Amino acid sequence: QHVEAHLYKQRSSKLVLHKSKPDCNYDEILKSNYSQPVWEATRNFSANGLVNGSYAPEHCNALFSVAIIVPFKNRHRHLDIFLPHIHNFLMKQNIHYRLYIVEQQDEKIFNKGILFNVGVKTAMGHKFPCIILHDVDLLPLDASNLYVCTNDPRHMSASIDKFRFTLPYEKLMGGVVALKAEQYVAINGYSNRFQGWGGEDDDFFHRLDPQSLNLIRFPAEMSHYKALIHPREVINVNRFDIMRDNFDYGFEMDGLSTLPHVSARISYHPLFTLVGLNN
Ligand code: NGS
Repeated sequence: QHVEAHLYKQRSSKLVLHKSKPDCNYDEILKSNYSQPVWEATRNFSANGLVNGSYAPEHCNALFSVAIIVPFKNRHRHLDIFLPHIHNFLMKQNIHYRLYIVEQQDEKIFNKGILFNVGVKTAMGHKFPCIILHDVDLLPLDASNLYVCTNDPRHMSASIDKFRFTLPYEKLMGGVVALKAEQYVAINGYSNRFQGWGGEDDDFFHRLDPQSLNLIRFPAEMSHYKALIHPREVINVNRFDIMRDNFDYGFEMDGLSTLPHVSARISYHPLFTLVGLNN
């Protein structure tokens, strides 16, 4: 399959390699046409092999190391469904991964960009070369949707049930995105200025072009997701102003490099590493 040519094979320098074991193989996963029902993950879930939300296959040496960053606030019912589903899904992919839940613990309006920036910084400290930015309300369905980076940034959640499995607009970059840690740094990460719903992902999309990065997607049959429903967040009425500002004044003015000081507390749980933000 042609998607193989796009894959960015890179392991973390922290991954322990076993000389007696072969490199993992990904052919079968990429060719699978299995779509995993959500109930199956919850029914068959076992946390064996997971430590602090981190996992690596036993029988082979993974060729990919991936940090999955999930921004979070007040969505505990979603987390209960997301955790068994995502681990059950990922443990079959022969990759080395670690799941980070980055929680906004204050009472202010949700600021996804700050949560992403803090999460990526934490994951880079753990030497992950590849980052997946992941909404907590999206569940991957296709076994072939390999959770790894490609050479170009990749929009992974291209075919969601709530949009009747079509892409609402070509520049949509919200939901689930994979990109190299170095690319995240090059585009200065996410804006810190968006609060509430809307626009922050579009601003993120606009950051690619000045760095000559193209967004790619895998075929729709590999990109199906189920969205969990929830009430809308507070809509950000300033979103178009912030987007225009950033576009006009440059993305170096607002992002990873200008992350406001936040106190981040790391704690460890079997199913995830928790980064708690409290200001
Ligand atoms: C656009 C928003 C994006 C959002 C997308 C899908 O209109 O932030 O809808 O939203 N852009 C602006 O508001 C400028 S969704 O239906 O998934 O909630 O991601």
